[in-house]
Amino acid sequence: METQFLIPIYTSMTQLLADLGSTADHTARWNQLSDEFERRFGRKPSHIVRAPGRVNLIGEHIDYALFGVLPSAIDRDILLACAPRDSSGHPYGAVTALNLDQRYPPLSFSPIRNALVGSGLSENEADIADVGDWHLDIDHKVLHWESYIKAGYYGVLKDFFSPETCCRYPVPVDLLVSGTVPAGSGLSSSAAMVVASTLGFLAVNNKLKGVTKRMVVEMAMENEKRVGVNSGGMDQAASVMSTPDSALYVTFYPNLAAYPAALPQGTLVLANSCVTSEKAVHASTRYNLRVVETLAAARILSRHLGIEVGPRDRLTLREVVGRFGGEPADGWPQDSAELRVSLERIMEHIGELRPASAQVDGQEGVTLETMIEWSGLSDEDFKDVYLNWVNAEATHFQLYRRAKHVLSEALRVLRYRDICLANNGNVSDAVLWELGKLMNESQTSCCVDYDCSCPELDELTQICRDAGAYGSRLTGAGWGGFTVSLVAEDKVSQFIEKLRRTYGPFTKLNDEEAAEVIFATKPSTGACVYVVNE
Ligand code: NG1
Repeated sequence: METQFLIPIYTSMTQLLADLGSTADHTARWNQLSDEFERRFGRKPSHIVRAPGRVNLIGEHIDYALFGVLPSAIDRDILLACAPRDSSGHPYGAVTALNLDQRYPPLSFSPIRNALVGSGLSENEADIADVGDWHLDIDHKVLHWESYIKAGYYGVLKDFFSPETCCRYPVPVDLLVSGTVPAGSGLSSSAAMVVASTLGFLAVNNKLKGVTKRMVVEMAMENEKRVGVNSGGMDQAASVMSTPDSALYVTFYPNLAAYPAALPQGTLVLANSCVTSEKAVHASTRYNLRVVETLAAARILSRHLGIEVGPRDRLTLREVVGRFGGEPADGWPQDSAELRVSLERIMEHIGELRPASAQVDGQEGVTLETMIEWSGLSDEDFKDVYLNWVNAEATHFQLYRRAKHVLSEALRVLRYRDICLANNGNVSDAVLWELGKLMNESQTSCCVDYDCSCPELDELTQICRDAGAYGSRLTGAGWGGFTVSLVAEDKVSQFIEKLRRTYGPFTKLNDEEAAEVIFATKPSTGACVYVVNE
């Protein structure tokens, strides 16, 4: 299983590029980054880290309910070149970070132990034997690229430079980043940046030995939560564990696990709705609210089904489905039908999450008071367990529609995966239409029940279908960003041309601009580290 493997560390660029299935573009970019690092910092980088973005084929907004998802890494990525700096005269762990993209300003910061914040002392001046946790100023309100670099760094400091570990002093670091994953658009530029940062700081501090893919995914998941979005683990898993030409079936319950499923011969074409998805800015009314709604739905459904849940437990929908179907503690075998059967059975009960008034006035949401009453918890317990740890606001909580999306999407993922596994990369047109149909159903469910689409995404996915895609859907959190379409290999150029002529925001773009917003992608391999030879 992918999780147990070590992070690939290359000492041969030829081998690395061969494993990337690389194009001339890749080679030029790696060389340019290394040369640019040398020009700016006066020495070669010691390491170059690669972390790819990802596309999610199907399984949207169900990773934080702990259901399996089917993403794959794409060939667009973050490259991070780094090297330790001579420590004399620099605070421990000081960072200078530059980005080749002028939109991202240079950064310079130093971590400090919490106990020293405001003391006027730097790490070098204090005895840090027992001064505890690290402090890095991460701004949650406005997300800069700085937030992601710091989030990755924080995890490395916490896990590898705590008073309990023998190592107390991180080295000062210079780093230079080059990214080709479009930002804020559902292709996980943020997770790629956090994974790259995590691996970069591990590499320069000589901490990569024995580090497994699982460890990096878990660190990156925790690190990304530090920037204020309570995300699931799909993006980090895809960025770290993907294998070429395959989708990655990632499951989170009872443990993180990942299994490649060969993709059919169709091509994935990504097209940007050109609506920026400000995930962190709207977290309290969108992403984080969905997390709360699905968790509250899980508790209320359990209560209705007679499943016991402790007052302080925050059970997910995946766990409810497991308990409902009598799942053993170590989980159902990955290839058994039990999860599907239990999902289908539980779907018959979700009507219980609808208020009686829905029959009369169509309002399917419930007020906070009703939600608390239905949960059977005291006001205080409910708020402690479901609201106080996360920033989420609503006048009506949409328990029924959210649960309906999550459970039906989990079933669609299982069907999609089974079709891929049954055909092992070679499929007929009929099978591609079947996969496309699941993608279209997923889009409808995201739009109608999860309210995470937007008019532009609805329009663009319809244009993609009309232009000949087997299926088309939003990918990532939604509310803007990219769509993914499954297209016959020999029809890709005519498909792209049609989109350029039909979708309003594309019609005035020149070729270079268009290539940034519509492109075919190949399922690529996960993150790796290159050790630069002197
Ligand atoms: P995007 O917005 O594409 O990064 C987010 C979450 C995922 C998942 C999807 C919805 C982060 C880092 N990622 O993806 O875990 O929940 O939304 O399926 O927030």
